[in-house]
Amino acid sequence: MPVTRRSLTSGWTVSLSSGPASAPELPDGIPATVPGVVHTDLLAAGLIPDPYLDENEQALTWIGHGKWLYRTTFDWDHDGSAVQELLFEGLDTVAAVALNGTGIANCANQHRSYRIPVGEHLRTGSNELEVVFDPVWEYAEALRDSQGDLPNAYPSPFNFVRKMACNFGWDWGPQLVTAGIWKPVSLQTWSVARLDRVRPVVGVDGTDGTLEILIDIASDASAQVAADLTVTAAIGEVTASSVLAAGSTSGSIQLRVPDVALWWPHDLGAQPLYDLMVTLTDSTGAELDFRRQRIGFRTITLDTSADEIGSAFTFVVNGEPIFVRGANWIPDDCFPSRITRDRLAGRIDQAIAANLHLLRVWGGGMFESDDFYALCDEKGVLVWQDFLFACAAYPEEEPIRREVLAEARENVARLMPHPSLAMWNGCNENIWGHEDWTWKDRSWKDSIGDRTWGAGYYFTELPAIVAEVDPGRAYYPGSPYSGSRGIHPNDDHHGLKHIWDVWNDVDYTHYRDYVPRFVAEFGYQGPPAASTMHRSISERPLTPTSPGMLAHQKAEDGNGKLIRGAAPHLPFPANGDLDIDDWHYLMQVNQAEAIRFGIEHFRSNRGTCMGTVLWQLNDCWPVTSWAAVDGDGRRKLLWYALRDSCAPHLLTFQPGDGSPRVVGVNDAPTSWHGEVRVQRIRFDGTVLAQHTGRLVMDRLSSASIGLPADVVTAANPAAELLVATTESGARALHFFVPDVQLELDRAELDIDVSQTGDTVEVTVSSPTLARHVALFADRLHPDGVALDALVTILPGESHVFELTVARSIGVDELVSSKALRHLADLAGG
Ligand code: BMA
Repeated sequence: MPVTRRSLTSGWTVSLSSGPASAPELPDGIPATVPGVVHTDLLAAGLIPDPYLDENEQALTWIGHGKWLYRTTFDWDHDGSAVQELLFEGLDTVAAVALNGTGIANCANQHRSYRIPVGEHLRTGSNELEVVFDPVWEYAEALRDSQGDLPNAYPSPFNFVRKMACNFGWDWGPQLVTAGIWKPVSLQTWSVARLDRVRPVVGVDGTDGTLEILIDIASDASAQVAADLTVTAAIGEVTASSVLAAGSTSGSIQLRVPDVALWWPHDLGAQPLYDLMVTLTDSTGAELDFRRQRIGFRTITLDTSADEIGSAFTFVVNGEPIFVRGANWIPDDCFPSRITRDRLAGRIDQAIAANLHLLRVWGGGMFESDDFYALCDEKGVLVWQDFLFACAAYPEEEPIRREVLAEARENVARLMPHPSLAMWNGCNENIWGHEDWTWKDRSWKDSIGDRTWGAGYYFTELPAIVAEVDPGRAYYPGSPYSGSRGIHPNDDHHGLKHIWDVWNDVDYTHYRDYVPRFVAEFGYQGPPAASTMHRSISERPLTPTSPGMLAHQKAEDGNGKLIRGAAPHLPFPANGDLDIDDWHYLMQVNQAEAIRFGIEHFRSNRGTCMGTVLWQLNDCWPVTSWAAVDGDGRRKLLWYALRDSCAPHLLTFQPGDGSPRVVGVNDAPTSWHGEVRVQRIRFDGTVLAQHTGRLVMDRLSSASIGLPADVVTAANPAAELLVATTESGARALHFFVPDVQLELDRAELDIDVSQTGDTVEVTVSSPTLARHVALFADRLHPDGVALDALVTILPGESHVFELTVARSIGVDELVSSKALRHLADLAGG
């Protein structure tokens, strides 16, 4: 009989069995949602305040120190099946499972599933299922104390337990240590055999797609499976079978699909997906199990070969070396069950609309849901998946070791069918940490000394698991890493680079000190959208240093770095009084401009540098952070700068030998050529000098032109700029001095509003240069969205901002609400 899968996600309750002294009195049997965690259950029952608001986070730490009991009952009747199993797809984290009072499993790994045979414990009629979660803090601390501490960028013991690291707090995330049945649970019954792993190894041979489908089955150990079983694989009309001889549990099937359409990232082609159907049948031909996977035909390799510079890091898709424009992805919510498919789709669409085509699933988070990877397949977004290690030394001793290996094997098999999956990466910053942080300093009490720190995982075990379970997929030991243990892991000339001195220590113009081969992390902070900020922090009047604001700023000296980073670029009010609105505008503008500056520099070095992956696309709660999209899903000004600087056709001014050149970058699959007009103009519009050149770029290439001295030499650097424009409408601006020194005219903007229903057009014109004109649609309505939000308007020009706002808007309100503003509002005042 075929496998039956019965969901057991209903009827659950949760109770606090024991907790720290700070825990409040709670009723027993609080209704629990599965999948879910304690926090969301307590919130739904009205027993705790929203942890994302104000300083509530600090008042809720007791939850992570509690022992929690989940319980449900279900009816069961024997259906004649030979095998009955409970499948927990995910338990967070230190869990003891009991069925009808008998302990059936002890678990301590959030990142894997647990399949538990339960035949002997099931009863006809009512059954009681219990899961007790021990406090994960205490579990990890006990292991840390018995094995000895290891270096960790954070004080929490996340490196001693297999649980999402950022759940213990990060420099953008709250410390909300969860517990619960965070993924579905089901009762599965079957006889004879079922499909276990189905792993399609995809290739392209000429115009044919090739598939080797590796199949593992689980068979009923108690029964003698005397007869042969058959597995059949089909894609459309193309089908093949393999007979598994009695007793055998694995086999493979080859398929060759003629004239396949290739899968591409969204900006380079289409995303054709093929349904692969795999059926397991018994010797009579009766179906035992069935699996459908959506696959895509493409090749993705990583070119890390040595060259005259050092060693490359280039993704090659269907034979085409590409410049990657991507962003780092963190868990979109501290409580993963709230991350619905729709929410993921919206977030991935925001990445696509920002002209990104790669997401790096960062190692301090989680292996994302099946929906995440399926959406990336459908929408044409490459996925770089980290194994789950970040910013710490990890023990390679038991019990962590077996958990690491089990979770890696399981998740590699789960994710490998996805065409979007481009590479596996061993860890985040741990190889760098070992080299450059204090780990090797024996004078330090927690130095690693002779102990293990994770190298065995990154250099030996994980690559072996990828080679065996997902043959053919690229593996790299870490980010950053240089490709060789003899070379500094964050070397500019080799492999991957993280740039963090910009933001932490030096001005953003120092991005130009680096021409790395591939920038896997670089980022700059800014506050969330104003409506997100005011929704989540209730103090009034709010100031940049209100206690609530500081509770929603987790970076070390974050606010100090924001001010010090902006001061060389942007004007602060002369009286020094930076109110929350001015601060918000300036910090969002500076974040946007810092990243625009960095990306334009990296892209203009196309060829040497072959990728930028911004830190970070998203947030998990409302917070001041490096994200382009805030914790409520609202786009910050950075998002717009990201979209513009990642456009397939980029025009930018970059320093040449002493004077600016115009660089064109063509990341589109067709050639781009045409005239470029470059003018030096005064802020009142007077054209002072002019030059016309020609840019000729093949597909996926870049080119530059030099400029005559009279064009690039300003008479008054504070009141002139260079403007380059192509026939196709691409434009670049160059200022001779930082914005703070510009002699901006404080003349008011000329604003006109026309509205049809929710669609508003705001036409802004200015007789003189209007710098950093920002339109914050959420200040008009929390759901307001603007198509453009950050532009510089040239003298005599106008810009039409299109927005969607669900109420009628007047010109005065645009200004009084601070929804529309520009730099001269602050300059010199
Ligand atoms: C890198 C990341 C994260 C961190 C970010 C900002 O180290 O890997 O750990 O959030 O920098 O500091």
